[in-house]
Amino acid sequence: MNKPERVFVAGHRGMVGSALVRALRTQSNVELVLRTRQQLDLCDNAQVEAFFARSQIDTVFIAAARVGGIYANHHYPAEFIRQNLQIQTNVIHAAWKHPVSKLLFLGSSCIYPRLAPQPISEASLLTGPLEPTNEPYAVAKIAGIKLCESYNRQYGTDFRCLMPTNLYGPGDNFHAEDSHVLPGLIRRFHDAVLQSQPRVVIWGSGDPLREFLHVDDLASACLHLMALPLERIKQLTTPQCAHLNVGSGEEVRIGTLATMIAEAFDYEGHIAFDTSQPDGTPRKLLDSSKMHSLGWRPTITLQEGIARTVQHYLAGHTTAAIELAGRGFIERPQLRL
Ligand code: GFB
Repeated sequence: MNKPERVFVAGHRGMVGSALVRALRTQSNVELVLRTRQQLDLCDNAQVEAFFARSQIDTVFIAAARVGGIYANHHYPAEFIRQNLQIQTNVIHAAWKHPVSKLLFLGSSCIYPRLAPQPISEASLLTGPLEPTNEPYAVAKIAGIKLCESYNRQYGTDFRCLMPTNLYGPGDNFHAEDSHVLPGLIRRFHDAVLQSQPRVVIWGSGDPLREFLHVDDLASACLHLMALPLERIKQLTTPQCAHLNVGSGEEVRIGTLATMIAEAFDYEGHIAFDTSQPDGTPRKLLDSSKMHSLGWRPTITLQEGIARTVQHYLAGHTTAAIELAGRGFIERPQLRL
């Protein structure tokens, strides 16, 4: 048997990193190299450098990032730009210095201009002003792409870049304020059911459109892209536009998403909209045709993905789950979606 491929998943305890680990564990001849934040602080250049110097890594997935929803981006802009710049700069540079064969950098659909033509093609990058609610985070992610492109051009590295649309799934952050909309609303409707609240408040107008991709579909896209020969990817990219989009193609109004989640919890109260809260960008649907032409397709519909994520959330809330089971809620084979 060949020597196993030593794969470092940076950020393996996060939603994306843990999905990657699940997917990589199904592959043969892969040796996972995982470090917690306590073992390896990716913001610390010296620690990252020493780790790569002694670890003989073959492949890197950068799933580590400071992330959050519209509220967190607004309240912690300094951390969002600084920590993301640090993590990606330290890891990308060390991966070049202690040569790895391949690296995958993950960005975000917020790298594109706020009013980019839809669906958004990769070529829209840097063609207009960014959405102000997440500009510092977006600038860091754009810098990450440009770091990869620059090392590829100057040093001939094989650093690949994938830009996912809004992600969700098991391992997400369900914080009441800092989370993204989908986990945030799961928590809010769950709390409303438990506390018999007559109404649930949704931030903004409910009109923005978002495309959601289940994190297990993202993990399959990452592995698919990394398994392809570089020459195949180069047929679809250029040295100055090396990133590829990945989305589900399934777009939904935030108001409709709220209704879907309310139905998943059998919540029959009123859904109200707090228009004093920001909407963020009106629409961001990615053009994922390049990933499709490389042979990747998503498999998890939004309905199915919400049901799975709700189950995951309830599994982490045993008391609440027992209470809902008492009402016949979680014994059903599938949630009503
Ligand atoms: O998921 P979200 O925070 O991220 O918000 P973005 C999406 C939409 O849902 C916005 C609305 O229009 C929010 O106003 N919304 C309604 C809520 N209720 C809630 C709620 O309870 N929580 C949250 N979070 N939103 C993010 C960026 O933008 O997109 C990140 O901030 C990242 O940096 C991510 O790029 C992909 O889609 O607006």
